[in-house]
Amino acid sequence: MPTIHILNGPNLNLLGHRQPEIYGRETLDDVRAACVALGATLGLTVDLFQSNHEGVILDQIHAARHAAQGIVINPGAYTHTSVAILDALNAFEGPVIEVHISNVHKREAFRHHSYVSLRAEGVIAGLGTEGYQAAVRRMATLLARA
Ligand code: CA2
Repeated sequence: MPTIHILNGPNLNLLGHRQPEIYGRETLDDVRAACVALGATLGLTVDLFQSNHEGVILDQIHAARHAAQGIVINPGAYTHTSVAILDALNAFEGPVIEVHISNVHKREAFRHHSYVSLRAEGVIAGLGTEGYQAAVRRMATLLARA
């Protein structure tokens, strides 16, 4: 079975515990359970990771080069700042889908630019945590084509 890694950046460990008006009430464990179950119906193995540290996220992207066929990534605030994450994703050969829980385009101007979008096959924003499941579905389509 193809494997996809869902990578999450800083502060996303707080999902479901703080600011539910922006990020909803589901926790990252809820997201993991929903995506693993959905992946099983689509013939995909799904692993989910989160780190508050840029270097650890770089290591997770490097590890995915040998362990995963696709990456779904919500880089959190690093979306808007990290050329290093873009560079690491450029060294990954499979499809990349960028997810944002909130509609970043409805928020502050500094959230409107994403370095990661230069690499992503698709970008999902504003669907809440359902966006992760939309990304898993799209990844199944992309990997079936590969
Ligand atoms: O909408 C998204 O998914 C973001 O990637 C979330 C980032 C933000 O910096 C991006 O501009 C958009 C922030 C993640 C913070 O996550 C929290 C979750 C719950 C409570 C507090 C923070």
